[in-house]
Parts: sequence; C-alpha cells; structure tokens
Amino acid sequence: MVSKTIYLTASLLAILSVIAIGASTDNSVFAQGDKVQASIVPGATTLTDTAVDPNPIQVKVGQTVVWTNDDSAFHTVTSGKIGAADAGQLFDSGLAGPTALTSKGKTFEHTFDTAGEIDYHCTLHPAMTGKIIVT
Ligand SMILES: [Cu+2]
Repeated sequence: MVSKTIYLTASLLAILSVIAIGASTDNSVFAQGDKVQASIVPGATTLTDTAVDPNPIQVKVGQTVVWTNDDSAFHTVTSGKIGAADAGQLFDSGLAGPTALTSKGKTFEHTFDTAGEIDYHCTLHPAMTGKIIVT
C-alpha cells in the first residue's frame, strides 16, 4: 500500500513537471513569435502610400515586422527617404541575395529596437513609400 502511494505520487510529479516544462516552452515561443505582418499589395508598382498594407505599420519596441511581397513584381523595403544619405542603413531587403523580394511570396523582416518613426520606400518604384511607428 505504501509503495503504491509512492508510485502514484512519483507519477503525478512526473506528469506535473511535463506540464510545467510544456507551459514554459509555450511562453518563450509566444515571446519570440512577436511579429507584425505587412503586405506589399497586388499592383503596388503603380501605388504610393497604399502600396503596403497597413501604412503606417505600428509596432512596439522589440517587435518584428514581416513584409510579404503579395505582388507579381520585384520590390524592395528600404529604410529612409529616397536619396537620403542614410537610406538603407537601418534595413534594406536589397536587390539581390536571400532577403530580396524578387517575386510573389518572398518575405523580409526587421526587428525594431528603438522607439521612433521610420520612413521607408521601394528603390525600384520610388513612389512607393511607407512608415513604421515604433512605440
Ligand atoms: Cu516596388
């Protein structure tokens, strides 16, 4: 009878520890998955401040914006105003390489660590502009 009680107690503790580990894992995944989605909309080539939905993009410090190219054309997501000295310094999906938004379905992401308002644009279609508001 005593050994049965010990066995049951040990089993219960084992089950509880599995539940506790599972819960803590879920929490960390939730924190890391703190992403805000934005879409480069179909037909963006001919659009201006509606080329990316939403605009502006509102995030909290530490959050990541994921831009998805939902258009058929090649676009960039490039920080700063067109032609500014600091254009592309904070982030730039670029014209080549793994982050380039060359075709439909490609994504680019950037994590914002400082509060502020950041302008960005598309280097291939300079009329396409947007803003990120980080609070
Ligand atoms: Cu573009």
